[in-house]
Amino acid sequence: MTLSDEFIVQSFDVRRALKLSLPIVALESTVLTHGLPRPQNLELARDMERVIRDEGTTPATIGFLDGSLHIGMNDTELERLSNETDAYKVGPRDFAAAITHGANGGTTVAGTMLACKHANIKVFATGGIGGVHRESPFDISADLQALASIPMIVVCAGAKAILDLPATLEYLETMSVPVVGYGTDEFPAFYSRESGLEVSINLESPEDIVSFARAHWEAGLQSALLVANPVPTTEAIPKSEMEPHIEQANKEAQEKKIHGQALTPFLLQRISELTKGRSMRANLSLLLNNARLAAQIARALRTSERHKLA
Ligand code: PSU
Ligand code: MN
Repeated sequence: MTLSDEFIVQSFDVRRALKLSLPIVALESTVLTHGLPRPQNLELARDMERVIRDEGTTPATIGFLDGSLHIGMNDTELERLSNETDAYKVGPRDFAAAITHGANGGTTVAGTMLACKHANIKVFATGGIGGVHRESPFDISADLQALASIPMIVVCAGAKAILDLPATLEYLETMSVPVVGYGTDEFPAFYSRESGLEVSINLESPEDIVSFARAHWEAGLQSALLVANPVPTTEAIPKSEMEPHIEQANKEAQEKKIHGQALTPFLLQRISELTKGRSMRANLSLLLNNARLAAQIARALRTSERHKLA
């Protein structure tokens, strides 16, 4: 089954890139609607697209406008979504609701991956994936399920440190999702470069990541590769400094009985307050860093596909 054209709108640039087999990098939009405050969200959306274009690739910001799934947005559309105050947070289970209600919404990592499956886009940059929550172990992000079942390359800065990282990595192992450290043996923890936890393999270049991905899929697996790219050193916050803020935010969320879809946005906002904006600066920096690496991977993937055809 596939979504009918009635509900999918591809931007001019994306349509062209798909037709000519040019490299494309997908971007999620929950980070715009729920992850960052205004006006930083729109600035970030534009900056990420610029970084991807500067690398000679085509950005495709994905999200819902008026109940249609947009694959690639023009500037007016980016602005609309970034300024929408009632946007849905759209994971895979919410696609039908967004369509039925004619809603505007930001797609999560899992939602964006589902869109990429429809559009045949193989590379995606985000900040941090969702995972297993600390205080409520049954709150497991649909991001993990999507990583287990949609074959593509997802670049992130690790999982958000607000999560139970060991449990999240165990789940990824169970679901056969390789966790690739980009130039590191350690799984980065979003705001921090260190977590004390190991990745499954350390690779040093976009070309090596592409060769690894090919081997993974040729082995018959349908899962994604999760590439973990540590936050740049200049903006990184040591784990020991972050931990008390994270515990504090988690405690407040429990006291206020915040759960489900609202939990991640609450924690991110509260941690930004507790770190006096420092965590948000780290967030912006790692997002741009991931967009750049994803673009380089998309280019390397295109080159390797060309060689295979020749
Ligand atoms: N990283 C951020 N801000 C965010 C998110 C990630 O810095 O807002 C979003 C991503 O879209 C991710 C989602 O897919 O949070 C996870 O939400 P949940 O835990 O409810 O699945
Ligand atoms: Mn959740």
